[in-house]
Amino acid sequence: MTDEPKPRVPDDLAGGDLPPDSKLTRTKRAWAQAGKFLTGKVTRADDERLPPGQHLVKDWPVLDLGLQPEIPLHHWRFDVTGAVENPISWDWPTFLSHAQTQLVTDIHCVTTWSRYDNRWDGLLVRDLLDMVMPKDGASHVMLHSFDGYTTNLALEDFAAEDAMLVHRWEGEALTVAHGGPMRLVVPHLYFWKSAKWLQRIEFRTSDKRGFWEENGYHNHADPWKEERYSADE
Ligand SMILES: Nc1nc2c(c(=O)[nH]1)N[C@H]1C(S)=C(S)[C@@H](COP(=O)(O)O)O[C@H]1N2
Ligand SMILES: [Mo]
Repeated sequence: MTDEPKPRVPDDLAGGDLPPDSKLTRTKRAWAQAGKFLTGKVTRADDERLPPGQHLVKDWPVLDLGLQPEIPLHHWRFDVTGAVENPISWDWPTFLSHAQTQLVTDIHCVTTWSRYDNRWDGLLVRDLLDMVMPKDGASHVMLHSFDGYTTNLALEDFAAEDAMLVHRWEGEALTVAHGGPMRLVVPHLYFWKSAKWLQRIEFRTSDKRGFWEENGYHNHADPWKEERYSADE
């Protein structure tokens, strides 16, 4: 078995000062210079924590298209393709060898349940972006999963500071039902944007709707604006 590196808490989320030459600072400077920095700020007042029309649950419901692919770790591959300087194709040990972060975030599902305080381990999307280096024209991503599911995101939503490729939940390996071995979590959007069983991230120079976005759900999916259905766009 591969030893997993110790999780770290990202400096900006921990509220600490960043050393001037830290990796995160360099990333932020690079993104700011490229003029694409950044929405998806996560700090909200307590009375705004639960989005309108949502109710809290304690358990964690399972929702998907009904086909839950079992991918043995030695067959698992993860690819980043399209409009990036450095495309990648990783096996499982390579994925785990990259910076591990631990975050606690909320889930908001369009079917009206929300679940607070989920503890995740994985790779920050910001750290992935550092490695793959989106090209100047890159504006969107399409996520492709092992079950054939797709979902699309604008790059500034994908680059939210709390978006993560996760492989552990509450200290345990993510179960197959919840998207294990690895899924995306984008806490500031409805949960259908958080692709389970993530196989490939395609960087694009134009938007294109994914599975639910084609089938009646909103293209953007902000829970605080109740962006549930495409009829509301
Ligand atoms: N690959 C894949 N990802 C998916 C889905 C899916 O069917 N396939 N369903 C989405 C929907 S609609 C929701 S609400 C969440 C549910 O995640 P959960 O089962 O872990 O609660 O996964 C999202 N990601
Ligand atoms: Mo959903």
